[in-house]
Parts: sequence; structure tokens; C-alpha cells
Amino acid sequence: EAKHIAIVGATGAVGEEMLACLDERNMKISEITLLASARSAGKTIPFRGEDIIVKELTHDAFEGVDVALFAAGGGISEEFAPSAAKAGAIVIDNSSAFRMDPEVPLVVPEINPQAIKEAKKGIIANPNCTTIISLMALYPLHKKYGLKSIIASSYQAVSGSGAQGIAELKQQVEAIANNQAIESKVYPTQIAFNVIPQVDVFKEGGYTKEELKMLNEGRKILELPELKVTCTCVRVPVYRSHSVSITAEFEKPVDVEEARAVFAGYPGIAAKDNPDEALYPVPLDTTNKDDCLVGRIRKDNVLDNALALWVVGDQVRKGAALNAVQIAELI
Ligand code: 11C
Repeated sequence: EAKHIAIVGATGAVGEEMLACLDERNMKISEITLLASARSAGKTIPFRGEDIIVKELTHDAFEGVDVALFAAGGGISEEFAPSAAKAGAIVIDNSSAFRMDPEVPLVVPEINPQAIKEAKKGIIANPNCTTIISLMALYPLHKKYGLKSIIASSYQAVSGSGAQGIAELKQQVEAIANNQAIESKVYPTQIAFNVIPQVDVFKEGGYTKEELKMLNEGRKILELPELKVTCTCVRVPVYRSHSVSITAEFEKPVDVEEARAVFAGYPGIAAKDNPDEALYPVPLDTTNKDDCLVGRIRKDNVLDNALALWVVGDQVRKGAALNAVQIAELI
């Protein structure tokens, strides 16, 4: 049955990508409602041959909507998602506002699709992008060997900060090339030709909010409350795909050839891994693509029963918009 879909934050980087994913994936859509702030209301955005006028987000904007995709930040979700749910829509929320709420499922369709049945408040949360991309590589290995702990460092694209992060990197690269002064508004220091070991704000124990999401969201999605995770999240001057270097420790003994072969049967992830031919994935391989890629799979030299690996995935697609649209398809 065709559905009436709304996108909240339709003019943002993730909102625009949600619309692109909806278009590509041939989902049956009876009507599309695009919602944004008063500033963006009145703009038109083409969708399947029609010009859709962006409307202002208000509490009564969800009449008749079946599925509301939220991509406008946590504050907007907290304020408007309950109104959408009250109007009868299922909310799929890309922000972190409801992710750890026990009555809100946190879903990666390739991993825990069954969880959508537990949406007691009519809200389903889309996980953090670094967490989704890491788990896409770890889940098939977890099924085979039983995951115990994760030690990870991320290399996160500026798209994670939305269109303004992309604009800041571009401005700085161009300014430096032309010997002009740079501006740092989005990031604590220069991002062009640099790496910054801070994503989001600092919280307890010297960890950032992003690093704690890997721990807490990973435990919830995999239903592994004892999972141990230590993580350093790093911003790199890459436009779109996030990369994550992971050492994963398992319950059972691991085998590298077997581990590479495991990915053959899983949707949304593929191995690109042959050290003899210097074959491994890089962020540009997954940019604008749906699937994540895993490579550099090898035995960890420090821990028993552990693999070191490298995973890349498009942050805007699988890390945000695509995953949300896949949840809509499940519904
Ligand atoms: C970043 N991962 O790269 C963040 C953006 O939890 O949805 C997404 C934050 C989140 O900055």
C-alpha cells in the first residue's frame, strides 16, 4: 500500500539525501510532505517529476502522514516527534534524542529488523553514523565468533557536521590555496590539512559524546549489555565517508580467510581485501554508495581471538538517510 511520507529537515544534508534514497528505491509513495523551518518554507524541491513546496514545520503538520522521517537535530525531534506520533505517524528519528529510550527501538535493518515491533511510542531511532558503519562490519563476525570487545579509532568525514561542515572544509582548502585567512566556526581548530581528535563535546572519563554513542548504541543494537568498547573519534578532511579502524575481540577462535568469506552472505557490506594486491577500501570508494566495505582483515597481534579490520561507509547514506529509509521500508 502506498504511504504518505513526511521529511522534517528536508532542506538539510540528510533530509535531501533521504529524498534521493526514497526516489531511487521505488518505494510506493502516495504523497510526500517536506517540512523545514520558516526560513526554508516556500522553496520548491523536485521529486519524481513534481515540484514539492517546502512547508513550515508546525505541530499540526502531520495530519494523514504514515511515516515521518526526522533529520533536523535533537531539539526539533524532542519538540515535534511526539506530535507526529500523536497524529498517527510512525516517526523515524535520525537524532540522538530518543536512541537510548527503552521504549524506542534503535534499528539497523540488516542487524535487528525485528526490534521495530517494540516501537511503543510510535518512534524508531536511527543510530549514530559511526556506530552503524562499524556494526555493519562487526555483525557478520559477531554471528560467527561472538563479539566481546571493540577497540576503535574513527576517521570521520565533515559531512557528519552537515552542510556547514562541508562548507567549512571547502572554504579552508580554497583560502589556504590562495594564501587567504581561514575561518573555523564549525570545528575547534583548522580542519583542512589537519586531523582533529574530537567529535562532539567531552563527557565523563575524557570520552566524547560520539565515543560514548559507540558504546551505548552498540550494546543496545546488538543486545550485548556487557560489550566493552573503547574508542577515539577523529575528524578528518574528507567530505563524505567515515572510516573506522577496529580491533574486535571474540569469544571463539578466529580465522582470517573464514572471516573474509563471512561477508559474502550479508547485505549492505562487502569485503574488499587482498594485501597481495594492496586491495583495501578507501572513503572515496563508498562515497554516494549504499554498501559499506571492509578490508585489512588480519589477526590482532595483542589480543587472543581478535581481528583487526578497516571499514568504510558513506556517512550521509548508510550512516543516516539510507538507514532511515530502509526502516521506512520495513514498516
Ligand atoms: C559526526 N557522527 O560525524 C556525527 C554526526 O549521533 O547522529 C551524527 C551524530 C549522530 O559528527
